[in-house]
Amino acid sequence: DPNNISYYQIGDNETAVARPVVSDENYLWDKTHQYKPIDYTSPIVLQQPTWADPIIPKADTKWNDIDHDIDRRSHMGHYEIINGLPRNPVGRTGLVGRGLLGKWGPNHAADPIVTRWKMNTDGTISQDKNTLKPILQFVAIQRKDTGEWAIPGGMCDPGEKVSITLKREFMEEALNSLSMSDEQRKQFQDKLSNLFNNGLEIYRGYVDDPRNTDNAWMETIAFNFHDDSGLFKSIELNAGDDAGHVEWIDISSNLKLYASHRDFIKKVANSRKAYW
Ligand code: RP5
Ligand code: MG
Ligand code: MG
Repeated sequence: DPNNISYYQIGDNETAVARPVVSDENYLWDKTHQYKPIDYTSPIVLQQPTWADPIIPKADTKWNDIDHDIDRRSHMGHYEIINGLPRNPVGRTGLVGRGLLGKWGPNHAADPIVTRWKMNTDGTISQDKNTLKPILQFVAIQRKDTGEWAIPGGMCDPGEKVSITLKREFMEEALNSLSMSDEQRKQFQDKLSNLFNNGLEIYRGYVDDPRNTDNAWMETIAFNFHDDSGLFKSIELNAGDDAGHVEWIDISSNLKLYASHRDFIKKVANSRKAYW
């Protein structure tokens, strides 16, 4: 780029645009620097699938509130509406419009972090050689969209309780429940009920997601579900939906993960006093 601005790509292959990278000094809204964001909303979103808002928000949209079934509140507090559009509460992203996101304003997701201790063949817990701290593993998926490893999280359906989203997304992406019969799915739901009834909240707020724009952004609630009962000895992982692969991955500071997921995993390791 002649102006020495760096860009990175967002969007469907055919319509992808280059997003100008906003530097750390310039991303806050009150900084007065020349800002030329690119306007991009994916054609898929413009076709208005059921999960997407209208192209221009309705005048009676209940921002910062529950709007019919859609939760338009932000975990970050009150967000502003500028010229009829919500403004990203964290700062500039280089893009205006919705990009790949369906909702104007916050797009709510949930992230289930399922963990277990790594075991040695003799049945003891595996420890890091230097720190002697026990090693945690978590269920990670490889996302089909970016190829990055991630927590098997997903979007909350309108009106859906977060506890339901956490379990549903785990089952879809890490157990491929979408290809199960209703009866099989019910069996797995029952098998997982103890584990998913005992979660530890890890994070609630904005996610540094590559899809974020100045007018549409990801927020999540991440919960840790720790299996101390050997439940997964009889449950085989099987990738489904937007997950290409699924694996138990050792937790350590070497991890490179999608969006803010590394921060969430670090918090889990700290709260379980595990190796990081
Ligand atoms: C991330 O996007 C969230 O942390 C969550 O993991 C994910 C939800 O989006 P999809 O997986 O449905 O694309 O920001
Ligand atoms: Mg999903
Ligand atoms: Mg997902």
